[in-house]
Parts: sequence; C-alpha cells; structure tokens
Amino acid sequence: MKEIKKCNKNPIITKSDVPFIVNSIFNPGAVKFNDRYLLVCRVEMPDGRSSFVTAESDNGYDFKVADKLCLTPEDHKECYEYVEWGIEDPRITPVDDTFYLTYTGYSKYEPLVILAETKDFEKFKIHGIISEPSNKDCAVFPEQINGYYWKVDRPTAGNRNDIWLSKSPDMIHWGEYKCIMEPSKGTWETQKIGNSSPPIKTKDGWLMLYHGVRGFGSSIIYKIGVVLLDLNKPWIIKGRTKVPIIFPEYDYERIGDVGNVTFSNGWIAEQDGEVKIYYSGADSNICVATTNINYLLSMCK
Ligand code: BMA
Repeated sequence: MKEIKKCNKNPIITKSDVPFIVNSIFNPGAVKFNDRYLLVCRVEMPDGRSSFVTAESDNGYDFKVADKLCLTPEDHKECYEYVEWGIEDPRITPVDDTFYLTYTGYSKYEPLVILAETKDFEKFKIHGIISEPSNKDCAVFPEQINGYYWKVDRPTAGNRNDIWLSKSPDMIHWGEYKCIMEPSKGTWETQKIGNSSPPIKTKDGWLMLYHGVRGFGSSIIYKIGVVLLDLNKPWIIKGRTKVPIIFPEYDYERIGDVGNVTFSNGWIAEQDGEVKIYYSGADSNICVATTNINYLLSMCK
C-alpha cells in the first residue's frame, strides 16, 4: 500500500508557465478529458480578481497552460454583480458526457456558489447561483443517488463552518439541507472545514477530500484530510482521518501569497486505483501528490 508521495518536480505549475501576466495560478479543478489530464486553474489577475484558465497534459505532471482565459467574471452576464470580485476554486464533476463546474463567485455580497456546465472546456453554459451567501467549497456527486443529484457545500453562519449536504431533481433547485460534518475541536481542523474534491465512488463508499483549518496567533494553517460517506445514504460518515494526509512542509507550501496553505479542489483516480491529488502551496502554485484508493480508505478506518 502506497502512502502519499509529493512529486519531486513540485510545484509543477507556477505563474512563469502562464503565457500572459498573472499574479498567481493555483487551486485547480481536475479531470480526464479525451484521455488527457485537464486542469481548470484559478488565476489571480494583476487587478486581484480571479478567472479560470485550462492546462493540459499527457502524463498528469507536465502541463501546458492555455494562452487565454476560459472563464471570467465578465462571462457571467446574468449574475455579474455576484461575481464582480472574481471566480475561484472550481470543482469539476463529470456526469455522463457533461462536466459540471461548481465554484465560488465573490463580490460585495460575500462568497456564494455558481454552477456551470461544459462539454469541451471552451464553451460554458452558466446556470447561475446555487446557494445564498456566505457559502463556498461546493462539489457535486458524479451520479444520482436514489433518483437525485447531491452536493456538499460549506455555508458560514456566525462562527460555524460545517459541511452540509443537499439534493436536487435537476442540479438547479436544491433542498433537504443537512449538516453532515463539523470541525473536530482541538485538532488540526478545529476552526473550519470544507470540501476539497468531488466525491469518488469506491466499493466501501464515497471518498472525498476535505480541508481543515487551525489558527495559531495571527496565522492559520490549511491541511487536507479524507472522509468516507455511505454509498446510498451519503449523509452518513463511515470514517474520517484523524490526521491530515497533506500539510505544509516545504518552502513552496509555506511561503507565498498566503503562507502555510495546502489547498486542493481536484483529484483524478486512475483505473488501477492510483490517485493524483492536485493541490496548491501557499495560494501561489500548483503541485501534485500521488497515492491510492486503498491507502485513502485505510486512513478513514
Ligand atoms: C479559502 C479559499 C481558498 C484559499 C484558502 C487559503 O478560504 O479562499 O481559495 O486557497 O482560503 O487561503
């Protein structure tokens, strides 16, 4: 059984790989598309607002970043005032032949969740807002369960930051909200948690990465854990890591725009059980770590 192996070429993408001027590139969603690896990366533009650009690779490690943005706040004609300060942190879920993107729209109204779909990562159909503020870290399940679509997200209410589940007949109208996971007090995730990747189906349940945050004095540390949800009743937590699986260790994870952050919103599972976790160090680059499904399941026991 393999543990987590951070790639020795990390960071695999930095802002010098982007063919136009950006402040930073980080927090990509990840999928296999036409047998290639495709990332939808967040780029913070020189004015401080974020948009998305794709990056593609044959092997999952060496990426070429596209020479123009694929999605910008200005593309959101019907809901521009809610994304005026940027779009951030896309999670990508393939459902049949369509890719659904859930991401943060940021504005004076605080963060909220936007849903879009695409078949080719060139043309996007923007469905619009699927949460009230303040909410982020949303991921959709890759198939229907009991005849419904399901999503997790992370509303912030007062000082609560828990992961909630909801269901929908059509991906647009959501209801039956339920809090399924709260921060484990006194540990690495004591302050807040949020989803980090679309759930992957395994024989034992839905595997999902999540992040946990702990504050120390004036600084905070973001680490990544893993949780297992029941296949048919996804509101039941079957197991959850006691210790984080990815955490800041190296300079590229400790030093950057926001120090001491390892943050993920995308991973890719291979046929043989290997998993590539794409994550960012210090909100400033893109890294990859490899592991496998059996190790992740063992961490949830
Ligand atoms: C979260 C999100 C992420 C970011 C992380 C660490 O709230 O905004 O985009 O990577 O904070 O700064």
